[in-house]
Amino acid sequence: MEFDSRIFIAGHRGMVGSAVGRELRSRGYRDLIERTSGELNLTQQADVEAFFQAEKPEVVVLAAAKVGGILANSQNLTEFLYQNLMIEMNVIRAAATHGVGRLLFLGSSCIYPKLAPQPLKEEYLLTGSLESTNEAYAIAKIAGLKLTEYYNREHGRAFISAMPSNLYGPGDNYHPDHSHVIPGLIRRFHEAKIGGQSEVRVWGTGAPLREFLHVDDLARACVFLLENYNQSQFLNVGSGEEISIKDLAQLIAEVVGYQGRISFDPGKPDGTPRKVMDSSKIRALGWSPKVLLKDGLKQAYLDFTSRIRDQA
Ligand code: GFB
Repeated sequence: MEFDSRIFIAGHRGMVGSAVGRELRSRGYRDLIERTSGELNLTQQADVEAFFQAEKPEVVVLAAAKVGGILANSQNLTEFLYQNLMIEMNVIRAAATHGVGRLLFLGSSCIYPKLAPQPLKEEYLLTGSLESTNEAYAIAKIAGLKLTEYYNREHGRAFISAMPSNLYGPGDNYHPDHSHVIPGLIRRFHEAKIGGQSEVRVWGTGAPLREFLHVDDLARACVFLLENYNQSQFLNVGSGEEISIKDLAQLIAEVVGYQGRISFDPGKPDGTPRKVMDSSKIRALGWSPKVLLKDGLKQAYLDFTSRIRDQA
């Protein structure tokens, strides 16, 4: 990858795509191609083909996806499967047929079986049943990583895939119901603090364990892999920092400055009981995360408050 390579970031307005764009620019890459979903609908094959024909990108970062937290995933199985599959199939195929030299596909740690041994190693893929709340999303992500792998195997491409753990950071979606746990709780604790509420209810039992990675650490991993990694084997990208939802809720309450009671709502799904990845392969290559969870949460809270100020 050269500093003047034409790099298409699919999904550049999302949390991941925008972080990858910041990282590429800060490292001196200067020819980034970006399209909003209004300008280019990635679910439409003819539009994607015409775009690749006209723009001739040399490198593609596939960060575009329909994403959401546990409720959004479990209540929209059709759209999570359909939209993600269409985006992946169209972009990866167009990249392969229009001579793209490097492609990075971004997956998710939910590709692993619900009850796989922990920490999750890359080789545990397809060894058991998936977690039902995000089965549709996981199937789409598995299809995407397999398509990149098959293009390498059958057509000699140098496409790569990375599987990040649960992400958070600037540019997150703070919707009260559709978001992931960190932005969802930042919003709820903030509103409870401002509104003087004495109690906040956290979804599920609080027992599930999750590994969180700051999106800037993921972006550094993406650029590192594009510059240094050439193998078909997808790689886990995690922080190794694991925390229960109960402890996470307490930490977020502290960061936000909410002093009321925290209770749990077991009527809402817990999802997979534990999801921590073994990221030793990417670490052995030389990448490591830099942002500690507490520092990242403080930064995320600032991001949230600046957005609500901008909307006011
Ligand atoms: O972040 P989250 O939706 O990701 O939920 P998943 C993580 C845990 O936090 C679950 C609990 O046990 C939730 O029940 N939780 C507590 C909350 N309060 C809240 C809240 O206000 N909002 C949310 N969202 N959760 C997603 C998948 O699963 O992870 C996607 O559905 C994707 O496919 C993503 O892979 C990374 O780890 O459960």
